Amino acid sequence: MARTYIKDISKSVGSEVTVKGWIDVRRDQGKMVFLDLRDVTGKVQAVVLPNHVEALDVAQKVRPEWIVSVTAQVNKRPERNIKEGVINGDVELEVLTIEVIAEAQDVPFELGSEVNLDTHLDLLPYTLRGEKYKSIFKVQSTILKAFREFLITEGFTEFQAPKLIGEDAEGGANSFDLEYFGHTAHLAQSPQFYKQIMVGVFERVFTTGNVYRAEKHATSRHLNEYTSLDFEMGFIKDHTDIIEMETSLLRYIISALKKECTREFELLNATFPELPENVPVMKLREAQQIIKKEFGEDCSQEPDLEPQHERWLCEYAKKNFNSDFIFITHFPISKRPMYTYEDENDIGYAKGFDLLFRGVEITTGGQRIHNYEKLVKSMENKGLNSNQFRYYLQAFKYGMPPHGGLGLGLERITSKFLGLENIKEATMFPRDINRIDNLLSQ
Ligand code: AMO
Repeated sequence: MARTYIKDISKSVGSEVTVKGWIDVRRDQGKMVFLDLRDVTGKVQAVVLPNHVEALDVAQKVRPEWIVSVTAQVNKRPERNIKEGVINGDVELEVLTIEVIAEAQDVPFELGSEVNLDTHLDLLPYTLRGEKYKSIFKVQSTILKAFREFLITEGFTEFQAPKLIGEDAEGGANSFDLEYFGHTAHLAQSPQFYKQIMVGVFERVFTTGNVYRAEKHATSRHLNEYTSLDFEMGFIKDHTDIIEMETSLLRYIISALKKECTREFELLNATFPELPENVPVMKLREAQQIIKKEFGEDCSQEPDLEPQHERWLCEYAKKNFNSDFIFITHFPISKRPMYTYEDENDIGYAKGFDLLFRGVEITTGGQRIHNYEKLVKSMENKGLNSNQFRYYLQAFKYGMPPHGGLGLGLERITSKFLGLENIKEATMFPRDINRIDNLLSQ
């Protein structure tokens, strides 16, 4: 008999179905056995009655995570046993036969048990199966899908950026270096150079993929490998075009989540964010004045925002603009990468921005230098040898329009959408200073 997915069985009340999946829980009650069966679409309770002797014999052997194929009669539950608001809460399977497809060893604890983060990470191939993590990664996959859909509709072309590179766009001490046939290569910290080069080909491009940061600190917002969602677009007036595009993109993502992930948000106790018509946008210097006035700390001499400042600014945006998002623009050029475009009307400051969401920076973006000579100069001003970047520089040598774009951290945005405490909960296989799957010290 063809397989029926668990979400569809209520359509078959009164007839027989074959369900394939995992044993979630087994409960023995007198001569009967109750099995909670799970497949990708949901769960259902199945009962094995004493008159089905062969099935009962198998049912008494199965354990959590064994994989079975069950043929069963779909019955409506008696009125008093109906579980309101639960998928399949009004139906039950009366098992006719059970075939064991694969056995499993004893599980360390019941799936979905509350365990600490390290235990969860140690046992990821098992714990990821629980409803909480399945919901988190369903939401993440919907964010990614919506990112793609929106940008394709806006005329962007997707491309794959290399991860092995010669010179790193973001520079600094955060690059992982590796031996490459007698030379030193790096793991990409971002697809920055390649997305800019591709503007010369397709005008509007996007790419999603893993990037690598050799950050030594262990925080609740940093990973050593994360998924960067990047886009880059040509013929812009300035960084405000990028801010507008991101705002529309976020609106699209939120509406996709409302359409496709309401159940997951409910299960995770998460609330959809507020993205008002006019998301607040302010220069770093204005933001620092607000921090001083509203929160009493003078950080006006700092070139960047500390995590506490980001939290305060989000609190301010929520209170005054009913927005969970706030754009901060015009960071000092001296603290931004060499490709950053300086504002002609505000010398020393960048036509770029960070987007803060629920207390954390989720995006950096802005306009880039598109003039070859200016870019070479900017590299020299930063003490870089432009000859090392000659490959990338060809894009500018041979003509580039004014352009800009952004990078958005998928795990950060997922964890903030869902109110998760640690970014690692929103990362399927997190790499940190202590762990690549297994703890490095073991
Ligand atoms: P930036 O380095 O600010 O900018 O990174 C962009 C976004 O990536 C996420 N992010 C991280 N997420 C998890 N762990 C980390 N260690 C980590 N580091 C960064 C954040 C951040 O806002 N090339 C530029 C982007 C651009 O201008 O287009 C860049 O990479 O969400």
